[in-house]
Amino acid sequence: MPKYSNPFEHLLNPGHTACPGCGQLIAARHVVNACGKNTIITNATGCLEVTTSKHPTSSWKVPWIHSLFENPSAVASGILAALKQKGLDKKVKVLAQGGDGSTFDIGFGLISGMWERGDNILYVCYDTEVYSNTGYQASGATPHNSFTRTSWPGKKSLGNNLFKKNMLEIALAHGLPYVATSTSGYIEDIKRKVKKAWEIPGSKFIHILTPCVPGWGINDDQAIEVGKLAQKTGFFPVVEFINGEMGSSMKVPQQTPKVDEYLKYHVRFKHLFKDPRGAEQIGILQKICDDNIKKYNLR
Ligand SMILES: Cc1ncc(C[n+]2csc(CCOP(=O)(O)OP(=O)(O)O)c2C)c(N)n1
Repeated sequence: MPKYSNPFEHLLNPGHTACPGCGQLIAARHVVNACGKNTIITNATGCLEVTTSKHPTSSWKVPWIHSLFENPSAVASGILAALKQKGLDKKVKVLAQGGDGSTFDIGFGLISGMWERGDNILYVCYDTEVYSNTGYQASGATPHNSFTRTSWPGKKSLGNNLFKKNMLEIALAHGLPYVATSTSGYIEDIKRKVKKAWEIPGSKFIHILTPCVPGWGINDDQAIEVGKLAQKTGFFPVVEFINGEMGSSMKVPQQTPKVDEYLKYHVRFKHLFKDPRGAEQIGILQKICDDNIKKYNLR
């Protein structure tokens, strides 16, 4: 008989309304578990918020607050200030979290302020590379050439004609003592990084690539596999920086899969294999992978 753990032992319970196989919910459950019971969460508006807090229920077994799309970082700073006043800031952790739309775009000003102040808060971005909750519009995290509802392939472009912002480098430029990336494909890596982050005082940032089943057009049993392939191709580097120095990096396999092996999983990149201009564009995406492998020494 296989052994099953009790799903209600987690700090993010089942019964939420996320899509089956959602990469974001898989990651979020392990993030909060790794933080532990003495955690207060502030959550941006987005799929993670909407699906876990349908009134009058909540899937969270820790104190959890949603205020606005743009302000989980500012609310977290306020909570930390209150904990300090009460002498509880060494006992209670403050976790702020949001999707890529909130993190890369709409909430970024307030995140930058929190990082500038160095508040002892862990900020986690669950990156679905689109505004999932409102129907897959492009965000600053959307990859080049991806179809989204605001970047349809057509005569002038093959999907998003902009490039994904490098949030890892932006966080590092703020001088954060702990910055790391991971994907839903690597649960143990996520847990280790969350625990590591809490060993280090100051502002910490973990950026997790979390496949979105309907937004990416993948099957509902593929979030883990696709999360792994994003790393293995070099498309999404999985690395860790401690005090600005590289702490660890997940190497790509010796026989590194080409980017098209990754792209073929997604309906959002399907047009690249049909359009005669696609091969050249796939070449641009391959170069992004190759540059990542070189830059972060992933071989
Ligand atoms: C200031 C503001 N702008 C826009 C919205 C509408 N809105 C709600 S959820 C959402 C998408 C969230 O996208 P993201 O942050 O990437 O999280 P995801 O749903 O992908 O997890 C948007 C645009 C809002 N609630 N507030």
